[in-house]
Amino acid sequence: MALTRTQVGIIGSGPAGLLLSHLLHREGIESVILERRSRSYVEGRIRAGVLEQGTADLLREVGVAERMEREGLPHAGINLAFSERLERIDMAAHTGGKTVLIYGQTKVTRDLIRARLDAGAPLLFETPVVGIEGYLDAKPRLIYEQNGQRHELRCDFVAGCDGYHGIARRSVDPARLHTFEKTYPFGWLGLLADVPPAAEELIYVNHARGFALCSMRSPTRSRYYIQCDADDDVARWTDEAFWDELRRRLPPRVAEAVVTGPRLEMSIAPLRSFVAEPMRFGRLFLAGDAAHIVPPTGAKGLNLAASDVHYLARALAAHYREGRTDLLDRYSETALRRVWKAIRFSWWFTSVLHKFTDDPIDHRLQIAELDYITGSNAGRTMVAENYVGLPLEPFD
Ligand code: FAS
Ligand code: PHB
Repeated sequence: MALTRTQVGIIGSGPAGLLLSHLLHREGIESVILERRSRSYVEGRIRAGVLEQGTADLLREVGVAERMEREGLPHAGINLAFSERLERIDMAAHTGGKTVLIYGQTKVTRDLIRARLDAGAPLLFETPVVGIEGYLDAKPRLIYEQNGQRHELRCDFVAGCDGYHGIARRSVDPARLHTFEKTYPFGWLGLLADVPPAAEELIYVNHARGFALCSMRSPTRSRYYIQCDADDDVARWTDEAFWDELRRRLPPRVAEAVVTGPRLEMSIAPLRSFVAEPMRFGRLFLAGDAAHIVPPTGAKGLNLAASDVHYLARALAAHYREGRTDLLDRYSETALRRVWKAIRFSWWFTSVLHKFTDDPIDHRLQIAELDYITGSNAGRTMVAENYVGLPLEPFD
């Protein structure tokens, strides 16, 4: 039976939509999630791999961390490889003990879907939202399709958690929207394989041939990336070609430790920085990739989705519990302050690690920057405190 009424209509069952629905549920606020894709598609997407300290703590606080605690890998440091050097940034030492948790977004998504379904939440898959109406006159309606029929979901508020390509941002009058965009002239070719990682922690590589990243999902499953042309085609890459190019970019002793194996998945992700301001239009609120995109270099995308919905859930709870509108009014500016700092770090980290031109001075300038950063307590602290995640502002 089609759903026609709820308090908060959520578009999208990615990390933003799922976590928002769970946070609202804990406040006794009803929501409906409308997701255009199938459950298996959503649960099969391979994406981010790193949870900031704050994101992991939030999942713990709200009771969605049981498997994360069992399977997540706490990392106190990351490594930067450049000019035949391998420099470890001891993030815990520079942030009073903060770490990141290696735990794939795929698992976060599955854990949140399980939690929502166990709570009996109306989480509707294969129900694309095709229209958003009335959000400027306090009578929002979501027009969605289910089994070929169109339905209308009336709600008090709409949360556009539908990602970069979603309908929410595109429904806003362009005259009300200010967008900022930087597209990078390269992509990331990623490979997932059931082989043990080449190193215990992540290694970010600046190499004359291009960027590389050694990451992982578990002690037996590795995730590697190499910078590729923006218009490259994954069909052009054999597993062997990937492994050869990866090892050419790694420090020799890391390259020797690489265990190769057949891909489970190989794909190319584009890199862009994008922000849409503001993140609120009457009763429509944007959260996550619907409002901003960061290059994955800083591992911020998933974590920004979590901080956005942390603020949005608190604002909605204050409205329903106390009739307050002040936090709703402050949501956009508060979320955007953290977004822009993550956009800055992700842009900086991308700019210092990737090959942009063949001009030798560009590479020498990058090496000088990395040499300075790793030779300076302030530089190491800057990398550490941004990578583990900047603190959330008080919002109450
Ligand atoms: P999502 O895009 O995850 O979810 C939006 C959901 O809305 C989707 O399920 C979509 O199907 C649904 N939707 C869209 N339009 C709809 C409509 N009209 N009706 C109903 N539903 C609709 N981040 C990192 O930190 N590290 C990484 O390595 C990394 N790699 C990435 C690789 C790729 C290929 C992509 C695309 C992103 C990557 N990201 C990475 C960023 C990613 O993790 C996002 O930041 C994260 O998924 C954001 O979550 P959401 O905002 O929930 O958006
Ligand atoms: C990943 O493991 O997918 C990953 C890790 C760190 C990043 C981006 C992606 O910066």
